[in-house]
Amino acid sequence: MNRVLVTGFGPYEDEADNPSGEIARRIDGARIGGYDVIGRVLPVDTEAVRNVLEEAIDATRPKVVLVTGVAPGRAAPALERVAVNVRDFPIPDIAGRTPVDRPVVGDGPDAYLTTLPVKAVVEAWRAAGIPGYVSNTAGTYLCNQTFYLARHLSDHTSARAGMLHIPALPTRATEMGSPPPPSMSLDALEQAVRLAVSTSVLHVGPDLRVGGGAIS
Ligand code: PCA
Repeated sequence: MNRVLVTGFGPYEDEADNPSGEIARRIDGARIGGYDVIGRVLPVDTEAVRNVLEEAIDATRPKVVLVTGVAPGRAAPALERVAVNVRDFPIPDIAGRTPVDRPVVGDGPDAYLTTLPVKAVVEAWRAAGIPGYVSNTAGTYLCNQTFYLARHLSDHTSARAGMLHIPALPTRATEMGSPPPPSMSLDALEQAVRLAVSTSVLHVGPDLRVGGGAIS
């Protein structure tokens, strides 16, 4: 079966309505580019996230894993290029944990590059009138951790894995001071996620390591 796993996150800190989780719920059950999409909402919990992600991957055996999360302040959707083996949290997770300079996986490589076709996705966004870019840091919080885990868990499989950060919703941006940070509507963000999926499935195949591999 040809399946794509798209994850978003639930609430954390000031992000009560996390648009990444809402989009994962919206596209669960969709069919994109001949692939069945499974959408799952992950907890912003540094201890629980690995099991929840691993169970979702085991249950769905996806060809593509796309981790998404919100990054308030970013101007546009961003495909992340690299996941680092570092948890250095700027804010606590939902259980109040704030790891400092801890690895994601104790004996894991220092970093993984994405195996998603990030430049092709940005090009697809551009063609659809959606601004977007390739980012060179996913930070050191839950999104980086989950991106790292998605790559680690699919490293010796044929699955491609990567991470997409999305900007805040307009409702959230209005709360965030003056001038407010950039924002995009939920519909536009969902379209960006759908295009990331439809472009990524075109690149499923044996040339997995093009644009990706472990650095250590
Ligand atoms: N964004 C956070 C974690 C959960 C989310 O949606 C991040 O960028 O790490």
